[in-house]
Amino acid sequence: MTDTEFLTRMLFEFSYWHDMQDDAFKPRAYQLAAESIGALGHEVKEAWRKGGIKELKELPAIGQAIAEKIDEYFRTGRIRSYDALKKKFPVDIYGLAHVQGLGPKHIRDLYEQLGVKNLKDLEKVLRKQQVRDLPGFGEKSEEKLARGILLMKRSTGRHLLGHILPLAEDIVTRLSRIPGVKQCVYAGSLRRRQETVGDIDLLATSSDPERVMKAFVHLPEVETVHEHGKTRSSVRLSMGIDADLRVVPDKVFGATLQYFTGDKRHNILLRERAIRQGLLLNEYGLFKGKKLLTCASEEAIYKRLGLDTPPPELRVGHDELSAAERHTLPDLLPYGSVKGDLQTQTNWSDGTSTIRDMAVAAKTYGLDYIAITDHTQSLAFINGLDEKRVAKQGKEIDTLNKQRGQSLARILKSAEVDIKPDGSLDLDDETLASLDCVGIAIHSHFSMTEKEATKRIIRAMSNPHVDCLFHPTGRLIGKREPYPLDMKAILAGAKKYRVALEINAFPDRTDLRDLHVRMAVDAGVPLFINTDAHDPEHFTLLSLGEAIARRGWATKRDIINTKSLNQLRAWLEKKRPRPNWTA
Ligand code: DGT
Ligand code: CA
Ligand code: CA
Ligand code: ZN
Repeated sequence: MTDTEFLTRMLFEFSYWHDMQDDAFKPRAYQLAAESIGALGHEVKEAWRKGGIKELKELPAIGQAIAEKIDEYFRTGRIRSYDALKKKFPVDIYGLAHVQGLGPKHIRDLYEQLGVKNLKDLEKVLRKQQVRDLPGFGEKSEEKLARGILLMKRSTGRHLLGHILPLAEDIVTRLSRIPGVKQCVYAGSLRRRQETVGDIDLLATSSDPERVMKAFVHLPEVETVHEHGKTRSSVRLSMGIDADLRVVPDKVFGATLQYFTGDKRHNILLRERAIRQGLLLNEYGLFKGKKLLTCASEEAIYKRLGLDTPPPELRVGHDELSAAERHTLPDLLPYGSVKGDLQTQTNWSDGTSTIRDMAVAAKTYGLDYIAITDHTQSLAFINGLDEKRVAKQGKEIDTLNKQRGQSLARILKSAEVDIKPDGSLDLDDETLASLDCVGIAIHSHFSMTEKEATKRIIRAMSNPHVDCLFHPTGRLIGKREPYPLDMKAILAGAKKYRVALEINAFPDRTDLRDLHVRMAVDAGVPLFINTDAHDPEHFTLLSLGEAIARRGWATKRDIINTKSLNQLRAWLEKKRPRPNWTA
């Protein structure tokens, strides 16, 4: 177990433990902390090294008590209060919590009544049908738990947003066409545009629910039907992901959508707020006693609770509700705001297509400009460009731009310049100066220490020709860990040298991730949103990048390539002249 794994697990178990004790506040605090630590990874230890408890408390969602635990762990390798918890309650809370439908109190009761300590024990008592006799359980919950275990074992885990979103949109389109259907949408983590999703949560309203259900379980993608009900069904799709569909009466749609959009912690905070106002909030609406106050729209519900409506991307149960109360939610970047893609590859290196085809495709997708950023010579195996070929490519771009056709996006001369291990760049300064825009990225020697990696990147950013750091942390979700970086130092470097950081929209990269975007926005560091297109089809990915920006509270001002081509040029020329500009 890595430090990060241990700490996340520890915090998660404390969260459940406090929930078992009916503590109102601590469960959420510990859960947020667990998530924050999971996202920050090695940055946690780095913060601790720099300034112990004091620095730890600077991290998102880490307060005094939790900082003390983390400090103790890094100092001594253990946490006494956690050891005590494990002694008092020797249960694999974390493992059991992954069974759908098994909450903290259930875990407590199963241990206290039947001695269930782990998944194996749970399967045993389920087989012996001992669970149904416990207070608060029954035959139904026994079935549900058995199915939960089955699901968990069969599940292939989480899926990339970029892979599932098009499928979900397609299913929604098809279900919307069924006669009687009035509204049909996806909710859950998909609607919040979380980087990975567990399942597809669909909601619909219809005058003929049974017809929708029937169509749903017979979709060609359906592999197994878990449940086929009158208003609720659940299936497994051939892509290996589950989809649920609920049909609700038209008039409660808003309340149901709010509930199933989540996330869970956001909902809990909202419900607590309702309770403080003497109201009750559930998936059917907002009530005063038995009287329904409102349920028609999300906006009406939030408004009745004294709040602006947080866009789904912000609903994570952190500080979005306090901003909603103070009317200080950000004016989030609207989808479709990005006017040009500043990272695209062509068949000059590892892309599939010509410069011209990329420019045509970009125009069809509604973009005004693109930068051609083929790889450079260190990447010899994919024919990376040396200085000579960069010059040659520039001539071709000039010719294409002079055609001034309506069917081509304007083309900027650029490159994805490789950062060498010592932080120098693999094109000479004269060539860099000839480019309209310069992107840099790491492609090799990933196993550096945090100190080395940070130094390497800051040195590269300090080159006065550099405009943007591409895919800053180098992660590939599920394939490669991000390289360790001191993100605060990187942000300070970016600010000092006026280098933008990239939000890379490619589904397995999404790098920077949402948390880092928010750090960049807070620090006033400029951002690009790029697709990293290696094929004309990849331009469709831009909206995924916009989603990450939104989850990081970014506004249009924070994203440089929402500017018009002329404004972009002006922004670039504030740093240095662009003598070869023809776009
Ligand atoms: P996922 O599927 O793991 O990517 O994440 P979600 O957020 O889509 O979670 P899911 O599918 O389990 O549930 C969809 C939404 O339903 C969730 O975001 C909030 C709501 N929800 C589910 N269970 C609960 C609950 O126990 N309490 C509250 N307040 N809301 C819940
Ligand atoms: Ca879900
Ligand atoms: Ca679900
Ligand atoms: Zn490439």
